[in-house]
Amino acid sequence: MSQTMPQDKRKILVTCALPYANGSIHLGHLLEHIQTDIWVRFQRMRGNETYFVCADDAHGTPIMLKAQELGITPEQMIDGVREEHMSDFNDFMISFDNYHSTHSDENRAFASEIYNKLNDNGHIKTRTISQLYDEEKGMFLPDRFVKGTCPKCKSEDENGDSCDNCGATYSPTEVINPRSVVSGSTPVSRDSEHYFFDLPAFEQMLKDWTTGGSLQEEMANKLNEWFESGLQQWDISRDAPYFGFEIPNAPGKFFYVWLDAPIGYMGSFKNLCDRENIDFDAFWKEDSDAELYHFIGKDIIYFHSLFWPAMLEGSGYRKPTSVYAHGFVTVNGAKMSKSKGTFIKGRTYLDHLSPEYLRYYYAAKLTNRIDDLDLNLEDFAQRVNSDLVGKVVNIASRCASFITKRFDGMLSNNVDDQALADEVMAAGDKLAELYENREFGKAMREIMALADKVNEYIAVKEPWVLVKDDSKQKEVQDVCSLGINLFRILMIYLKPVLPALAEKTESFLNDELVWEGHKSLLADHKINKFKALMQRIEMDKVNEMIDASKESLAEKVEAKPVTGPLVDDPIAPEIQFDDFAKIDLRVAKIVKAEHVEKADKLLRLELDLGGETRQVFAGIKSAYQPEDLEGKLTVMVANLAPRKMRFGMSEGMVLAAGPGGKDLWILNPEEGAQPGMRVK
Ligand code: NOT
Ligand code: ZN
Repeated sequence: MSQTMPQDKRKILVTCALPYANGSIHLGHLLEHIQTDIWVRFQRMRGNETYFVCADDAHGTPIMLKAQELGITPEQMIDGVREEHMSDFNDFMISFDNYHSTHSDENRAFASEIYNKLNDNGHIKTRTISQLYDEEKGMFLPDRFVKGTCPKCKSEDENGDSCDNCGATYSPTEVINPRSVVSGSTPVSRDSEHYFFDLPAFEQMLKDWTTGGSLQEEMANKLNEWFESGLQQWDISRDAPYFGFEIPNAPGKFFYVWLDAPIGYMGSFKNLCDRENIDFDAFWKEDSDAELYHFIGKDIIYFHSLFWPAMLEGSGYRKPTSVYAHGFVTVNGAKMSKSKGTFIKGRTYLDHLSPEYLRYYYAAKLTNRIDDLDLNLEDFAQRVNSDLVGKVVNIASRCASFITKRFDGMLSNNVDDQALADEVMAAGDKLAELYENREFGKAMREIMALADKVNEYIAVKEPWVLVKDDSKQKEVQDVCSLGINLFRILMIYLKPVLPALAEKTESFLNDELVWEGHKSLLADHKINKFKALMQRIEMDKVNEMIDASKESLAEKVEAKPVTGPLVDDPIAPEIQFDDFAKIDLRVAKIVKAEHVEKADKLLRLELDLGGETRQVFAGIKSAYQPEDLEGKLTVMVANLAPRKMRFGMSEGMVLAAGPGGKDLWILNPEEGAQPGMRVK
C-alpha cells in the first residue's frame, strides 16, 4: 500500500530544548522528548516534510567548572556526554534527524552573524555593572556560585540570588558574608563592561506575536504578566574565563550560554541541511512558509517567547510558529528525589524496563496544557498492563492462532461486522486532530475505547466455541479476521507512540502500517505466525529500578559485574563515563629504571612527562631488566594521587598487560608519540 500524500504537504521543523552537557538524561527530560517524538512521528506518518533536531547545550560556567573538577577539557567532557545523551535518546526511540552540539562551527557562525546584525541594527547596548569576583579563582561568579547570609531574614548559607528560608530575591552583592562556592574565598565586588540586548525595543512586535500566534493560553497569560511588569534589557555577555564563543570585536567577552543556546536550533538544523541537501533558508528566512515549533519545559518560557523571537526579528529571521510548553514530571506525587530513588535516569529505567511502557504512559497522561504530570509507578504498571497487554495486544493473541492453524494464515475477504469496522476506521480523522493538537491522553482514551469494543465483539462471538462446530468454520475465520484487521488499525493509530510494537506488528501482519491504511481492511491477505508482542510490567522490576536510583545505593547497584568471556579474570564492575573521564592517561618516557633494594616485584622508574619528572614504583620486575626499559615510551595514569610506599612516594601508575610473571608487557606507544601527550 502506498502512502497517499495530502495535497497540502506541510514543511515542519521541530525542536526539543537542548539538554545541558554536564548531566545525565532523566525521566523529566524524557517527558519532553517523548512528547515531541510522538508529534513528529505523527507528522511524518501524515506525509508532512518534518525535521526534528536537537543538540547538547554545551556552554557556560557550570560546564567549565565541572570539566575542571574532572581534570579534563570542556571539549572532552561535552563530547563524552553527548555520546551518552545520544545513546539514551536512541534507546527511547527518539527519532531525531540530527543531534548536534552548541559548541559547533555552525553555531559559532550563526551566533556571530545574529549578534552582528543586532548590533548593526542598534539593538546592542553596553554598560558597566558590578558583580562579585572570586580573586582566588580569577573569575566573576554567577549568582548560583555565591552563598551567604540572607540580607532580609539573616538565614545563613542561602543562595546568592534568593533565600530558601524567607523566599526573598536579591542581588548577590547584597548577600551578607558572601562566599564563593568555587573556592570558598570571600568574593569582592568588581566592575566590568557588559553587553545588553535591547529587549524593550521589541515590545510591540512581541505583543502582536503573542496575540496573533497559536500560543497556549497559559503561555499568553504569562507573557501578559511580563509585559505588565515591563521588559528589561538582557545581559548577554560574560567575562573570561568562560566556556563559550567570544563576542566579535570584544576580546575577553563571551556570549552568555542562553544567547547561543536557541541559536543552537539553527546550528543543528544547518548541520543536517548540509549533510542531506535540505534548503535551510526555506525554513528560516523571514517570509518562510515552513512551520517552526519549539517544545520546551515551563521553566524556560521567558527565553523562548521573549528573547528568542526578538533576536530572530532583530536579525532578519522568521519567528517560531509556536512554542509549546509542558509541565514537570513528579513521581508518586512528589518532586523527583534522589534519596527516595525517584530521580530516575533514563539509563537506569532502560536497565529494568522497556522504553515503550514509558512512552505509552506519558502519552496516556499528556494534554496540550502546561500542567505537571505525575508518574505514579503503581498506576504506570497497571495502566500499561491493562491497556496495551490486556486490551490491544490481547485482540491479536486471541485471534491469531485460529487463522494460522486453521486457515493457513489467510484472512477472509468477508467483513463480519461492517458497523464495527466502520467505527474503528472512521476514528482516524478525530485521532489525527487530537494528535495534531497534542491531546495525546484523549487520543489514547479513544483508542482504548475502540479496543474495548473489539474485545467485546470477540467475547460475544466466542470463536473458541465456534471452532468446535464444523459447520461454523467460515464464521471463525471471519470473526478472527475482523479482530486482526481492527488490531491492525489500532496499531496504525498507536504507531507514533509505540514504534517498536508497530514494527513487530508489521512483520506479523506482512503489512506496513501507514496512516492512510486506517481506511481499509486487509482481505485475502496472508499473515505470519503470531509471536508474543509485549510482556506485562512486573512490579518487581519497577522496585528494582527505584532501588537502583537511590543515591546511597547507587554505587552498589552500578557495581554489578560486566559479564563477558573473561571467566578467570572477570571484567571489573561497570563505571560511568564520568569515572573514566577522570583518568588522565599520558605518554611518558622512561628516563631511568632501577632495582629497588629488598623489593622482589618492584622497579623504580623515573618518567619524563614532557617537562615534569615523576617517580613511579611499578611491579614489573619479573618481566623486565631495568636497562631494557630506559629510553622507552609507555603510558601512565598521570593524575593518580601520590601514594607513599615502603620505598618512597609513587607518583602515578604505568600501564602494563598480561597475566603476570614473565608475561607482562608495559604499554608501548607507537613512534611519533611524545612525552606528555594525552592518550585518548
Ligand atoms: N539547556 C537548557 C535547559 O534548561 C535549555 C536550552 C534550550 C535551548 O536545560 N534554548 N533556548 N532558548
Ligand atoms: Zn531570607
